[in-house]
Amino acid sequence: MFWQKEIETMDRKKIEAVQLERLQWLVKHCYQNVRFYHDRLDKAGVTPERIKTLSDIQYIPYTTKEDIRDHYPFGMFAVPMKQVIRIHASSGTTGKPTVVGYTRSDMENWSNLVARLAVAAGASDEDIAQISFGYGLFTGALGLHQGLEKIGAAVIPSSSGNTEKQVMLMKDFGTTLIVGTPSYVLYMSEVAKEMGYTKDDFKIRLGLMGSEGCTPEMRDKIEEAWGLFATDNYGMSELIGPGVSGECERREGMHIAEDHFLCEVINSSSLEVLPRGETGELVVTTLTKEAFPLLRYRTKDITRINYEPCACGRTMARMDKIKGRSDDMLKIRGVNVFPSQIESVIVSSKSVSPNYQLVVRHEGFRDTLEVNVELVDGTLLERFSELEALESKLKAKLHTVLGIDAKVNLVEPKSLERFAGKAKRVVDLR
Ligand code: DLL
Repeated sequence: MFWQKEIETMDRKKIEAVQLERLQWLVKHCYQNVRFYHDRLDKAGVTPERIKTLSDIQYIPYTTKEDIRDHYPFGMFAVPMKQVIRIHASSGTTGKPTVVGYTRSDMENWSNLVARLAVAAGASDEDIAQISFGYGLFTGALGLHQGLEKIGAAVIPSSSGNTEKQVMLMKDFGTTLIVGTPSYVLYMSEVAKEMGYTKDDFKIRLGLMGSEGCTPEMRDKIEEAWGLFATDNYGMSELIGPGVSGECERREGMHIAEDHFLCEVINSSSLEVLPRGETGELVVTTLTKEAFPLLRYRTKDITRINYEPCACGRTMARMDKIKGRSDDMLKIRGVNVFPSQIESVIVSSKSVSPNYQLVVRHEGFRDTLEVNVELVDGTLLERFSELEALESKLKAKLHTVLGIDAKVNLVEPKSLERFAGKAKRVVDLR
């Protein structure tokens, strides 16, 4: 099913024509209305007239999160506040948040983009949709809320936290569609089980996951626990929020809304644009954003773009699942380690739960990686030889995948912290 079929199935030539026309508008919009871009473009010798083809984007300098922070709060807005009807901000872990704004037209585009990914996943006006993302400045909850309302689903703004109540609502309201971070949706299934329910007590059939990574192994666990079908959806507050890309029912990559976002993949060190099909840092230009436009924004997210048409009929290119963030990537004894690689190993073992924590230390001139994982069966802690055998098995698997040794600590069931939003898996003590 499609939400905007004509757009979602445009041929490549048409997509590129739309992108060029919008890019030309955008560069002019930024140049004329944002002091920061005006000065940056002048310095780089780029005037809006210089953009004649899509590849002329290469002359435009990259924009970074620091640039946005330097212009806190509204210095990069391109319209007068009178035209702004919504403000969100990203959950910055340190310092000031990055603030973003939307005009009425931005809001309309945003709901349509979220509607696209919801319908692509199989959602419809028959669904009762429970939003278990935290409401507030975060774009996830209101973004999905508006998109699902747009398609006519019955939206329950339950927000995150108070998990027992969430489970009760899910059961009593006959929720059919759940929205949340993979780690939280999985945690909700644990709580449902503790409350004495089985998956047959619920009508849940669809899960729109996003805002953090979800390996296929983790997705299998969530699907098994709830008996649902889940899709992965990518977005970022600076770019719009959710709605940048999302999986269709085939789940062979997340379709990028290319009519609104022009994506490039670069090498994070040399900053060179990589040839199509290579993996690197995603750089995005927001082609239609009025209030908070971004030119060549460095997302720090690592992925690959596939331009092959999809069997679902959509022609929009597909992004691979996010491999990690270039700033989340752990350099351990000179080796690049992505937490998602460790997650795949842990989640595919039946004896441990999908909750884990990575602790990195620097001890005696050496980096060490410790992986804390919960056992499914706590009594194993008293059966040393079995415990040791499981530890060695996990260690060996991790070594094969990462190429370095990790210490594995098997801990009691439910002893690691749970998260209602994005899970924090890494503790770097170096
Ligand atoms: O997380 C927007 C969003 C909300 C997307 C709901 C999907 C669903 P931020 O809080 O600004 O925005 O966080 C953006 O989260 O740069 C990625 O590192 C990470 N991220 C988002 N979606 C995914 C995903 C929202 N599907 C940052 N897989 C991004 C992996 C994701 N990482």
